[in-house]
Amino acid sequence: MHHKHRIKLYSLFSQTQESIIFLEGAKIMNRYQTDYEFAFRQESNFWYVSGVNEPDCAAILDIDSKEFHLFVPKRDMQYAVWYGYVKSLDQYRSKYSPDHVHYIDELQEVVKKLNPSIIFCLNESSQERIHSHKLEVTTDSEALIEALNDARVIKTEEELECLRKASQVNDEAYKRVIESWKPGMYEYQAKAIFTKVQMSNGLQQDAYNGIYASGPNSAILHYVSNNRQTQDGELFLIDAGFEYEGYAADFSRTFPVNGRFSANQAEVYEVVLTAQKQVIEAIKPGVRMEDLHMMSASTMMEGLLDMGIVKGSLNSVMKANIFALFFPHGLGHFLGLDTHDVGGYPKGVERIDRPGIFYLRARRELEAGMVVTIEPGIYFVPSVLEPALKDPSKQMFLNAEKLYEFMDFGGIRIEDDIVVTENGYENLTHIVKERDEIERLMNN
Ligand SMILES: [Mn+2]
Repeated sequence: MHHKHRIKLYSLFSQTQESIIFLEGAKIMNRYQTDYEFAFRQESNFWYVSGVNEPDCAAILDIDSKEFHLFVPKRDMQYAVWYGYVKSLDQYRSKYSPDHVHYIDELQEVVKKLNPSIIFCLNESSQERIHSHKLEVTTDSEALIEALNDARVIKTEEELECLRKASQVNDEAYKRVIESWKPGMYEYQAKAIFTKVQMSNGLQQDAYNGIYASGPNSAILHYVSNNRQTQDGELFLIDAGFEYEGYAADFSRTFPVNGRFSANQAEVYEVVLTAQKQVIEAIKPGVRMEDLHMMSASTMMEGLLDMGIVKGSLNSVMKANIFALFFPHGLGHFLGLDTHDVGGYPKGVERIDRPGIFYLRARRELEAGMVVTIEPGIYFVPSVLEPALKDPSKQMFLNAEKLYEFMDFGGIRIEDDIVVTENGYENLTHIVKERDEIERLMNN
């Protein structure tokens, strides 16, 4: 898989000049000045091209000869005592099949021999590291970032297989949390159940800091305290996922703590679900993410108009950006080795300067092989809605009396992971999302 990625990356560079790519892998990180080590997670670009899941390595990819030079740290006996045995160069060679293996202290020498005229690096520290031997070369980080993004944004079948595996385990984790939920349980218990399923299936790395948010917390987009006791009658929003071979799952589900949606909860839930399903149905090559965002915003405003929370004509409500009060984040983002994966904004494309859609993380035409999340949501955030009720440009679109009924409602988000295919899409997320399915899961 990683060999294929290198070939793909080479193809994105002109072959006419003597040029090499230099990439550094991740290092072990500690908590401030202590011995506590954070779990090692390889840097995504380095992992993408090398498949090497160890700290302190580096790679040179020779664009002309297409040779892969792997640089590994020289470990001493002391390292073996603390971290296990020390690999020989031959062991690195047979494990990762690079064309050449070197100790990292030979970096300068190897570069001198390759004698490139251009070195592509990702950042200044890499530039300094490889430049310190004073070769007369040009470095170019922008071109490398662009090429890596272009390569990574379209997934190969092997990458899709990794994403499917991450999703399968995520489905199971969601199922176990939802079916075991009872009022009085704490948010962190959801994290415990969720994490147990992931770990039991060998997925040890969370893809992002999971959100386990009940009641009013469900309207906090990046809520991570996860320490509240869930109450009968509230909603519970979970947005979490783990990685398989570095590839992330990122779902969200919202369900009633007591296993039955109240009338108000059911109404808002249907509005979000209708928008989510409508957008997913529309996915195919050529469709633009920003159009899908506006489609979901409009559908959700229609729903809130029907409920009597919002008033006016749909057209005037949309024009006044009322959707941004209830749906303040983007519809979705690319998904891959990173949860918010690369490629969302191709070179030259800017964010849209309009409330709500400004935070959209991907703005481009979809192509087969791209993977996106589709995650519309409706939130009742008092610190957003109360000022809006006093704002002369917004108050006439809001039914204050009805809105106050929902001030402590929290929020609803429903998120699936979607592969764009030649003819449409493949949904990687299979955990139930229809109201009756959720209630059945919680009450059997
Ligand atoms: Mn997401």
